[in-house]
Amino acid sequence: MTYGGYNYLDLKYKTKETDFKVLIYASGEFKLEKLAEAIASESSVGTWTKISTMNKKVFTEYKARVYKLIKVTDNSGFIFIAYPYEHFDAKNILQFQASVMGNLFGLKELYDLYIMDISFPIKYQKQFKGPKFGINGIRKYLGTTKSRRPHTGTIVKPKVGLTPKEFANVAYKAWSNGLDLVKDDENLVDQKFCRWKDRFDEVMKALNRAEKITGEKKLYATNITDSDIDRMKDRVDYVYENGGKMVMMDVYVMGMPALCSMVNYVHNLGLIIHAHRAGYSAHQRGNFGVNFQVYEKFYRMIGVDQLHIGTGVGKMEGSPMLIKRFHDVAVKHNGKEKLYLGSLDFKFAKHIKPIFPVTSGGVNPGMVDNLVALHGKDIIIQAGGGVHGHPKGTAAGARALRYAVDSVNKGIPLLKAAKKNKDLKLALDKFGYTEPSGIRKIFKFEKENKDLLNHLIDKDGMQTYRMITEHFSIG
Ligand code: CAP
Ligand code: MG
Repeated sequence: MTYGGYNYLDLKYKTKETDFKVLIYASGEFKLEKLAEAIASESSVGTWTKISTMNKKVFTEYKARVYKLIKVTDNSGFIFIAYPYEHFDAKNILQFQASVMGNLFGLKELYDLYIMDISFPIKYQKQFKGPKFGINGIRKYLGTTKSRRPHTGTIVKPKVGLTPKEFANVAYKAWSNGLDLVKDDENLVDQKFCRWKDRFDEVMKALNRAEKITGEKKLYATNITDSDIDRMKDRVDYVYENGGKMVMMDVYVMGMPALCSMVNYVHNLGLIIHAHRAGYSAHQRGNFGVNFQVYEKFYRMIGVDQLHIGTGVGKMEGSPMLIKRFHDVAVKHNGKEKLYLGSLDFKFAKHIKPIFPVTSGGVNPGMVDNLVALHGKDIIIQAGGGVHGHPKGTAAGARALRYAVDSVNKGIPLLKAAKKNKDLKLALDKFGYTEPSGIRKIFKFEKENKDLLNHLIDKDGMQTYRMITEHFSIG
């Protein structure tokens, strides 16, 4: 079978260490082999017809090769494609995206095209620096290297609308009552009612006061996201010159070029980067898309220090199994993980540190032992509504969240802890409590049934994959 007159199927091909590997689920009008040929062709050297300008060198050295197919039906299945190292620019993620995440989405014979995972060769990763701080750097700054407790944070709510003074007042209550991190929301930057600089100044005063009364270091993630890079740089300079330690960026909507240049700029000044992923789900959900783990790999290579990865139990999409995988991509990947559920064999280069993952979105203190069961302790537990929606307000909400984290960190179950703490009890009364045993059951099930789950996904395709990654739960 050929596409555009050339053959890209090479099922005997043994991938090389320097190859880029891509795992795609596709379905469409033609047989899977032909769909795979079309995808490989369009994303590498081919076009719809034979061309007089093609030569042997181009075809053998730069084309993509389909090296494995798992058929679900005649017209659908999983496609494994290898791209030669030479196909891609150095230091240019956009050229990679335009090839592998580009035209193929528009091919009209496709009904589904979902990029499940991409494996980047170590040689390619060497051009990136990775996180400057990551988990250990941030722990060192906040003084949690010994306790290894989860960090706590809040997003000031309402998302937008408060004045700088009102905003700083909320921030002060959160910090002085135990939280480590206060952040702007993804859609708050420099609106008229809350100018960025005025807010930053007010919040830094609150931060300094809170550090003094608690004796703890505190972090403020100020949202500098802007379509004008110079404006972002001006903000970073201001943060640096005025005692800030962290900036936040909406990494998905700002795009790769802005992100790459800002990461360098921010890290050169010794500041930490908090990455919000607003918008990623437009890609992650649906028939034509890219799984977030692909972006996560980019973000870890480029070097953000903290990154939102979802909760598995809160208001945002993603089953515990999927979120656990995102956690692994943020903190692990030394090549020893057991592969399953649409992931490829992959290793991070040694110099690329782990990202400190953030669990956020519908979180409240009643979920803390669940979240620790899912993520372990290397996690930033962040709650907006779950802090400011406490029946006694932000201060009590902050105390409840911090008490919950400290208790779970010491191995005290939440329900027991709540007997000794009024704030936590009130939070549980309002938000409820979900036992961590559900999460533990899921992971036990997953561990014992990985081969079966893989088999079911290979057999049924996207439907089962979606069920497991979006809706999986056990009684
Ligand atoms: C959470 C949040 C975060 C989401 C983003 C919000 O607020 O501030 O932006 O967590 O999702 O605007 O929804 P609440 P994710 O705590 O009040 O829900 O972390 O999945 O990227
Ligand atoms: Mg938000």
